Amino acid sequence: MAYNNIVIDTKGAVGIIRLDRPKALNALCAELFIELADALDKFEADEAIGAVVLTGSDKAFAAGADILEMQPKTYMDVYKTNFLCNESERLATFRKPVIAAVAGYALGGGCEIAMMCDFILAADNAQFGQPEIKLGTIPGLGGTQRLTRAVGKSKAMEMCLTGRMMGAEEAERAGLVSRIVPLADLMDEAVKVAGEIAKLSQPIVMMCKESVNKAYETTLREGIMFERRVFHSTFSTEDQKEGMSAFAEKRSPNFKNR
Ligand code: CO8
Repeated sequence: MAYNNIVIDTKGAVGIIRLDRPKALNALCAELFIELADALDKFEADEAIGAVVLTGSDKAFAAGADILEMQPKTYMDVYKTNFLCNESERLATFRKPVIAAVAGYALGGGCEIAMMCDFILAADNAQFGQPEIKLGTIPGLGGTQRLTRAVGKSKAMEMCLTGRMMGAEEAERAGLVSRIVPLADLMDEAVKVAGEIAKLSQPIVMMCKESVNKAYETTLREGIMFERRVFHSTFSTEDQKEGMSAFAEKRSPNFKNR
């Protein structure tokens, strides 16, 4: 598929997806979501890719869903087509790790797709927000749910009800982002972290991601049981044998993704 709204690249075992609609601050149109899903399919199928970085430009990760595309739509248009839902869900179901490298605006759907990633590295100029309320609508790609789980009810409620933006420092304090990086270093740092993850055992990394994600979906008791079963199952893999042998033998592990 030829892409009009994203650019993909690889650096070693890291897949990079750059949102690229500069004239609209990377507003997320339906075509962009189709392309994003296609790129994710490719990276998921590619055994040589161990982790993905999703990014935008220095000015905007993404300033939300495309308001001009949504503006003429009726309820029946969006309901019957499940507007933007199927393709955008692809990011949430992607099995390899995805790091959001966010600079500039991550608003509305932009904030929501950043939160679908496994963690967010923020440039010092990053701005997060759910401004849909100012457009007479509400977040529709998980913002009211994921933001509330990430930063707690009070801050999420304030942001969703007022549409105010949160800067990088506040986002880090609130637990929305894992770390802040100077803007000039953002991509190098994101690719470096993704590269470190990509050196590990891919199946074990996927199991670890599944297990952390389980914490969002279930009770503590069930989550702990899930983790325990997955922990035990890692002992059936060659990579667990290799990882522990390498430690005992004081050498670097050579994971085979088995
Ligand atoms: N959609 C379409 N175009 C946009 C968007 C957008 N979300 N954001 C910016 N643009 C366009 C502008 O129209 C402008 O185009 P043009 O040059 O042709 O006039 C260009 O990008 C540059 O924007 P500005 O001139 O406004 O740039 P500023 O630096 O002055 O302002 C802002 C930057 C503050 C980010 C401003 O552009 C803004 O407020 N944008 C809209 C932010 C917003 O409201 N986002 C939420 C959108 S709704 C949403 O995301 C819902 C997601 C859920 C979908 C659920 C489906 C199931």
